Amino acid sequence: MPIDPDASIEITAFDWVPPFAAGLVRDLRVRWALEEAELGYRTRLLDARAPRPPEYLREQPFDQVPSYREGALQLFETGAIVQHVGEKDERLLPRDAIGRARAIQWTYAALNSVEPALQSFASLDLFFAGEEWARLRRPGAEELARLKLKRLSDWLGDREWLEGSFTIGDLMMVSVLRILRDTDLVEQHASLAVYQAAAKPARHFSARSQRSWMISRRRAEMSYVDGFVIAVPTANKQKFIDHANTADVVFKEMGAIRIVECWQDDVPDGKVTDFRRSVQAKEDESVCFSWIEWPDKATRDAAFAKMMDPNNTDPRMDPANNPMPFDGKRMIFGGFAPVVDV
Ligand SMILES: N[C@@H](CCC(=O)N[C@@H](CS)C(=O)NCC(=O)O)C(=O)O
Repeated sequence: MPIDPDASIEITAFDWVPPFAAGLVRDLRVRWALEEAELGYRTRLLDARAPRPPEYLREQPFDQVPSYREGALQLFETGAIVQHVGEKDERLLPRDAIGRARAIQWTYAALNSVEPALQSFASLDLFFAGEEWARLRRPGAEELARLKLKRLSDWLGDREWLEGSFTIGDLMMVSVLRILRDTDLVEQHASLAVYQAAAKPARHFSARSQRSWMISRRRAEMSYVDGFVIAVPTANKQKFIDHANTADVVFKEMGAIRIVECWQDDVPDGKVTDFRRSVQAKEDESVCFSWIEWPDKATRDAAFAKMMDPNNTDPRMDPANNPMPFDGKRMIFGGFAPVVDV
């Protein structure tokens, strides 16, 4: 289920996270639940490196992601959000009273009994590596993490899932186990390794949707890139920046993850081909090299279809309102599927 910019469900996420956090940001849990329930959603991406707007505290009192919006309903806390999504699909949250209560219980267990121990341990290496106090704390933190894993492994035994079938409890527990992905502690328990692996096919993981996943090792499998080379009159540099600042917001709203517009700096003439020739750049023009990164091709195709829609009256994309400060006929562009992403 690709991100749908018109979906009624909206979640917040970060537009970028450092590699160590990629694949661990908590909006992933919500995306996974939405994917399982086959519900479309749109994302509102926040800048992780800048303070959130003060009004964000009214939707997420702790200034974190994700938050969830659906009509008049505003939710925060992944446990509450995932449970809410579960209510919409009995494949995630059984309808019978006992099954339902047990699934909810496991969601709490993941967040309350397991996650704090795993997070405390993982944080030592992620955030405080090299600090003396962290070195001293590490053995105790590891012991507690190992104990939690053992208890969980003992419960699972030969079971496929925590209860009879996959539920929000498993979804949350597997998400929490991922916190230890840079260690082999989980894999040391055969039952946990099997459990984690079994959740993979079930997850239909918002593989095509989350920025943090894209930054992760799975990134090359799922993202999609549009590349552009443009000849811009050198005198129009500021106009080009202003135009891009207006238009690129629209791409972001339609699901683009990253848009980079680059002005020529070291662009040599080639013997056979070069950037300037590719767009027939004139003496008084500079070459710009830009790309848009999408979570997947479907999101990109949907965005382009919307852009081309004659009924789309967005003034930011209207040439009369926001004229292109370059000759669009000489621009070259194309869509590319990543094959390597290191
Ligand atoms: N208990 C919250 C935790 C949310 C949380 O820790 N979010 C992190 C990203 S994984 C965050 O926004 N960190 C940025 C910050 O705290 O400033 C939940 O489960 O929703």
